[in-house]
Amino acid sequence: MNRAQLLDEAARTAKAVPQPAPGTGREEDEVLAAYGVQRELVQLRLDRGDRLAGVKLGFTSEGKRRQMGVHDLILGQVTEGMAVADGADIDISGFIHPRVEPEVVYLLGRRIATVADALAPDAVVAVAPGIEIIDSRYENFRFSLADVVADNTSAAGFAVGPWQPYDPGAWNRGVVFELDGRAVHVGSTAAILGDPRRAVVEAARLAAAVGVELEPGWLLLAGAATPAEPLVPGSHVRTEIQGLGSVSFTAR
Ligand code: OOG
Repeated sequence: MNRAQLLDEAARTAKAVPQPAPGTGREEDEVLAAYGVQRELVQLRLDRGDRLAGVKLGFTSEGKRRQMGVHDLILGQVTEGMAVADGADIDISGFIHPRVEPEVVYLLGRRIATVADALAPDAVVAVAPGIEIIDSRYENFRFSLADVVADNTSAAGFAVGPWQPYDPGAWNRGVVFELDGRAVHVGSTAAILGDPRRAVVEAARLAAAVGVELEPGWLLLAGAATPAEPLVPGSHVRTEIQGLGSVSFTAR
């Protein structure tokens, strides 16, 4: 089995694989090769009938970079099969060691291939509060930057709340992340790359590495504004973003 097949099997059987031995090349080269693995890995899902729903950025906030010991932004791909309905009860037995984190989700209004496209007024047309489920396919959630890129940036699930019109001026909104009705993290959307609008530019840049152009109607999960928390059966998870409303689900 190649690396993509190994990671795909780990996700399908909910059994973690050991972190690969460190590569010997330059980190940039390893990461670029890892985007090739990610492309193959996602293609295996698409071959089973899943469809791309958009992309996600990882490590856009200092809190997340510190939590995971990495130093650069990464891009992953999300599929329709990963979607969790707002308010749903979800079975988490198919995950390995899932974690949850609050997200800002953008709805893209145009095809975005270049930085100029990313800055166009209709690049983002709506915004919503979100929750991402991440589930590293590596043992103990331990990985290098290249490892996590190959593993589609731990992408495993996502929930999106009600859409609101996008207001580029409102980039500093409070984020409250709750578990079982208790606020476990509070943050600001401004923690995401300083200004979350930069997320669109970064996503367009990194998407080239997996050979995709961002499509109108796709989601962009802009990255967690706070560290992630373990998701266990019985957890009720909720993200509220000031002025945007909330999204939640319960794990079984
Ligand atoms: C990688 C995914 C990180 C984020 O928002 O920073 C991520 C991981 O921590 O396993 O999605």
